[in-house]
Amino acid sequence: MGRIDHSLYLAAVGDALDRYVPVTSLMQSELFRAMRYSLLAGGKRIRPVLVLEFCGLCGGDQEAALPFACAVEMIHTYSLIHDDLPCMDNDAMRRGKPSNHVVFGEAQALLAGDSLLTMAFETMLSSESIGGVGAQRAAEAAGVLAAAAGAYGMAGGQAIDLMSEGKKIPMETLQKMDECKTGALIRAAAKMGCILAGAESRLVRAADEYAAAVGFAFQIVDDILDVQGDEKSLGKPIGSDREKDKSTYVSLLGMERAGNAVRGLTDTACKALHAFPGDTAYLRGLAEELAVRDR
Ligand code: GRG
Repeated sequence: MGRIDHSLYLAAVGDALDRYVPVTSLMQSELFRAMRYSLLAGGKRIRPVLVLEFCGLCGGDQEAALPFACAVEMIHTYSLIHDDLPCMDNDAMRRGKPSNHVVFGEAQALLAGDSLLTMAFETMLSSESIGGVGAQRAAEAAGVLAAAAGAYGMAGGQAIDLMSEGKKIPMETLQKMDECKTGALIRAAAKMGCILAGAESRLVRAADEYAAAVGFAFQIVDDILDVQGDEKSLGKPIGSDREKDKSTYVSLLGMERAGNAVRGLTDTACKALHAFPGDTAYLRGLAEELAVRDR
């Protein structure tokens, strides 16, 4: 795989996920159906694309990085399935379709999330995946992803979110929550791409800086879209933050300052890319597109 454009990235990731979680005639075929339902429901694939692009930018083998890119998307999808459950956010729509538990029931949705989380590690640590990048890089990338998904990262962020429900929280708490809940996985994806390519630590740090800024902007845009987004493009109802009385960047900063923060963070992200000697136009474009996204 040479460095490729966005639609080819989407196709490569979609095809690989389709292979990793196949239609099956096994007795637990319903579980596979539930996993595929959310995994192949047309997410933006930002995280796997970051793995592949940073890997390519650092001169790595993108084909060999593909299982690791898919693993990040599996973990992201698991988090969305669990986040929608009645015991969490209780959301009935996701990616333009009824949420996983609405279609398959709570117990199956719980298992689909669990299985995607586990399959991420199974996928990264198969002998084929390890053979593609080498044991040291595979282990390092899997470790980065594990740390980002767990109690210090995404799951921890979700715990802060639950703790904050129905309360007015200060900016500091909101930022910490989002750094964990949303930022950690996005940062892990960018770093994994560099690690899989064997990049020097200076470049891993630059990728991390880019992703931290993009991740922060991403969350602010998420809050903006919950106020003024289009339900059809978003694939879910808007206004849920207000309904749940959640503190958001919009409620704490106001719409104008929230918009300015997104632009500032996008600039910061683009500046971090100066560390890379290669062509960073794609990653600059991605940061800029995410700042004005409508879904
Ligand atoms: C349940 C352990 C556990 C974690 C859930 C990430 C998360 C924690 C919940 C997601 C809730 C949410 C809507 C967060 C806001 C930012 C975010 C992660 C949005 C969804 O990501 P996108 O926009 O989704 O990349 P697509 O569907 O495009 O993949």
